[in-house]
Amino acid sequence: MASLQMTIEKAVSSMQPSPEELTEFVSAAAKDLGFARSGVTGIETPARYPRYRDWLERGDHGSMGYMDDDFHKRARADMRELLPDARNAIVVALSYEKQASSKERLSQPTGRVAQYALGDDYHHVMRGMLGTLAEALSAKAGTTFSSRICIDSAPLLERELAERAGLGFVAKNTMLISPGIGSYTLLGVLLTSAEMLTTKAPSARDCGGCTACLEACPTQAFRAPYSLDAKRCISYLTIESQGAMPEELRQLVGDRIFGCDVCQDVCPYNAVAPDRAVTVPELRPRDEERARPPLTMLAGLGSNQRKRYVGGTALRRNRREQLLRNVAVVLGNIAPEDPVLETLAADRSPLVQEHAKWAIAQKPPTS
Ligand code: B12
Ligand code: SF4
Ligand code: SF4
Repeated sequence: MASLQMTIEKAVSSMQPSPEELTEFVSAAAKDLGFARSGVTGIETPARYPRYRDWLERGDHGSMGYMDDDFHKRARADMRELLPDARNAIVVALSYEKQASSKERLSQPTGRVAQYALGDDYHHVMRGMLGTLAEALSAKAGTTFSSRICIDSAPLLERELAERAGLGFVAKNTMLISPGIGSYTLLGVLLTSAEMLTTKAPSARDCGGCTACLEACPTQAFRAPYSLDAKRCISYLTIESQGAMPEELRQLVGDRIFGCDVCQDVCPYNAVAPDRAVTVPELRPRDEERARPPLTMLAGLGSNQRKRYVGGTALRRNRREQLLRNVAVVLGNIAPEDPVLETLAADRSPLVQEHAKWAIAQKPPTS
């Protein structure tokens, strides 16, 4: 009997795919689902973890206090804090289109929205795709692996894991660049208890002597290559920060009301990116106006209209007063005479009032 049992177990286990087969399967399944790149890495502590601790020490995370809490610090060092029986991290990159910004003069003042935020919210889109990938992996192996989907808000050093899994390299602007695609990608991780093979980097590329992004940053937010003071980054100022924008940075924000793409726009790896065509339709801009929304339209949205406008997109991360704060700053920079600023200066939010008054004060003195 015992030997029959052993024979059955052997037969079953011989039918189970090997770690190598599972790795190949995941790579093919990720591609079929629409991911532009994928790879597998182990759960060892990221080698540059100390750089993240230095970043916190310097206070470069600003008001993103969650980045500094004990759980975040532990989990970025040990992924088993997120999934106790994690063995591997499957890292994926979703590519999105980057359109050249229009140079035509528009008849009304418009703001600029970062490209990643023009379509459906990528957190939502990617969660569905990674859920399907997790199910397919378990089905392939004929067993249920434990897994955890981590996108953005989970405490992982996603870009370093992506580099380790062979998706590309961490560049001087701190972005993960995948040669052939560039950096207009969004990253996600599927932690899994499955035994797999780790994938190797396709090529050891880097920035070489280029420093274009460091020089082009409107707010000079880079302390040095690979080191960003988030407090100066327009993405932080317009999306993450809930409070007042430091006055000395307001003019530098220009016409950006949500996020910033400058340090990517100038990157030569984004100029030649033949594989960027691999995108999913959900990430395409919802409508033509999304990248350059009229500021008076944004300022005039009622509560339900605003919910409808931002609903299902990354823009919903902005609360009402953050969005109006950003609209006021941009109007101060490009159209300080716009009458809608008077309405914003009487808004119920003191934050909006203060920024609108600052914006009105940007009018050149009449001679
Ligand atoms: C907090 C955060 C921000 C902050 C801080 C950004 C930052 N650079 O730290 C703010 C709000 C400013 C921000 C802005 C943006 N973000 Co953001 N953000 C995050 C988040 C949640 C955590 C990043 C983090 O841990 N920062 C801490 C620092 C220390 O980590 P790091 O930047 O990865 O640093 C590493 C390198 O600097 C490297 N390093 C240090 N020294 C050296 C030296 C050498 C030689 C080398 C090679 C490397 C190296 O080691 C560090 C540790 O691994 C991640 C999601 C995640 N969970 O990872 C998204 C994420 C990084 N953001 C993303 C995006 C898209 C953006 C924006 C482009 C959005 C926009 N258009 O406005 C901008 C880009 C700004 C920029 N140049 O980084 C994507 C990036 C995708 C990609 N291809 O890289 C991510 C991965 C979200 C996602 N799921 O896709 N973001
Ligand atoms: S996103 Fe914009 S503000 Fe932030 S580092 Fe890049 S260029 Fe500078
Ligand atoms: S612009 Fe130059 S320095 Fe900056 S990320 Fe691209 S290649 Fe690297």
